[in-house]
Amino acid sequence: PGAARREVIGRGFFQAEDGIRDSWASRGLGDVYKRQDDMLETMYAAPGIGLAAIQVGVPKKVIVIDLSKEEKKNPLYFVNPKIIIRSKNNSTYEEGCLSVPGQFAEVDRPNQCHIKYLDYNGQNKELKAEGLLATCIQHEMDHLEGILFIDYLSKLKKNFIVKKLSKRKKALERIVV
Ligand code: K1U
Ligand code: ZN
Repeated sequence: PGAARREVIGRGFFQAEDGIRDSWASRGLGDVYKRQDDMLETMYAAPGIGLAAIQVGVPKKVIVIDLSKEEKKNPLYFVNPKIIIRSKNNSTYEEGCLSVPGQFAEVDRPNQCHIKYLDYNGQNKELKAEGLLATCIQHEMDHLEGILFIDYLSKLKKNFIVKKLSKRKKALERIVV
């Protein structure tokens, strides 16, 4: 309730609505709940399995993730996440990105990461993540630093994707309704 969808930059458009929550408010951070709710709603609508605040134009260190496949949702919220330890072993996943629509590529990343963060309610938490969750956390944290998964690809592959997207953008601009 009260959650609103926002625009994922470079993708779709979702209407924002107002809503009020009051817990972070006691620390003068009342908008944090609203931001987290909006981000989750936006991620589900996309659909995606993760979203970083910067993807909806908010330069804050907030990410949301939900890897659950069934009806039962399992939202994870990370505020000010910090990686303490990365494993030496890597794993490879085919990654996509809501900011690089329709493009997928295999990316190698540390298979495990141990992070510190504040949860939905602003409590200090630690998490040892592995597999897809570790990949997703690292993908979202990269967004906070301005890094996209295509930055890990060869120049050739990256240029191919960038050119494809810019052609599609030009084609869309030519459509007059
Ligand atoms: O950060 C983002 O842009 C979201 C991205 C997260 C991600 C996907 C794959 C590996 C690492 C990080 C996405 O969610 S892309 C869409 C996607 O993967 C998906 C969407 C619906 C169902 C299942 C997957
Ligand atoms: Zn992404």
